[in-house]
Amino acid sequence: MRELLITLAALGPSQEPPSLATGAAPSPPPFAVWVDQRRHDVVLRLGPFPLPANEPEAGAGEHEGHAGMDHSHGSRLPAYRFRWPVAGWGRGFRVEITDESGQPLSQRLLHHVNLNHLGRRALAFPTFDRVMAAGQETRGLRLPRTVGIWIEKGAEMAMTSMWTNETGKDLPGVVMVLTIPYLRETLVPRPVSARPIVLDIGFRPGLTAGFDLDTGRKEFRREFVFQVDGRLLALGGHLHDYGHSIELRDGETGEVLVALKGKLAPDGGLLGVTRKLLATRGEGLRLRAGHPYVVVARYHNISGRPISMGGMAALGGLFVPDRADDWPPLDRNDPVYRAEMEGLGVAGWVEVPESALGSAPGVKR
Ligand SMILES: [Cu+2]
Repeated sequence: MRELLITLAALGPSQEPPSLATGAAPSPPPFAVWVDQRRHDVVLRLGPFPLPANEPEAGAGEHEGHAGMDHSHGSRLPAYRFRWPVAGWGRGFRVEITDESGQPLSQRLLHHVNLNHLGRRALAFPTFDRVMAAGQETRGLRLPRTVGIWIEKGAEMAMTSMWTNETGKDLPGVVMVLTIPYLRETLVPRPVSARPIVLDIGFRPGLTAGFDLDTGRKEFRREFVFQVDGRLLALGGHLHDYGHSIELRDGETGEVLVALKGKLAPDGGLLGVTRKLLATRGEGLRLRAGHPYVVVARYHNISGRPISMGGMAALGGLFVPDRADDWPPLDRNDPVYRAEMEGLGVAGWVEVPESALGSAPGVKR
């Protein structure tokens, strides 16, 4: 069956117009959204766009990895705002990065891509809901068929991405295809409706969540109190180079509830972070509303020099509230939400217009 390019509802006139960067800026890379109705996939396609090689940093060593890169050193693409094309439960994602002819390129070009639901609230902070985040260490994720993240048709979504080219040569045309398989609205029995939660130690509204890494061993922590009872089904972590571990602890007893490890190369470079499935047996890990929980991350910077904004530490998980109605409502006037929206749009906004029906440009499957 042919892929169907979904007509995207144009956003109402009450939204602010796209504020693309300064006059001489090139037009933003093309972006398309469609539904593959045979496979039950929502497909987002970004590009092609040129990605010049990173400029060598003054005074930087030859082997400059992710940790040497403050989150502002990558090239940030604009935020694409679009309407979600189909109702269903998202059940994971996969990211493919290719050149214009479909040849695979390094996954490391993509520093991160985030998909946000702007119309509902995150649990830990009064900001929008980050539905999906992929980075250099996360190529994809697939949930079991019994669990999904609900996204309604027409949901106001924003996709942001940041890129970094350490290959030493300019790339003329980079394409990212982000595929989100979904479970149909009519599926019986219904999957368990989970919500993503992000517990970010460095969270600052509208700013990078990075923090400075001094030399040697350092511990970072942040306390979280939730407003909803529920259970955690799975937990993953995000760290940077030299990040050894990230844990969720009970804030009262100090008990370690979940411990994830950074997989590090001998030079301290981050290869990945372990994940934990908590609900393979039983109902998962219970979290109680009003109870303190603490996220603790340990770094050991062996580079011999402090690294400005070199650290990051966040847990990302799937959470099932006992009562969905208890979820804190979104307040678009909350200063945190407003700052976060400003942060999303630092490289400008692209309002994805109503698209013509047809097959996606240049995509063959
Ligand atoms: Cu990071």
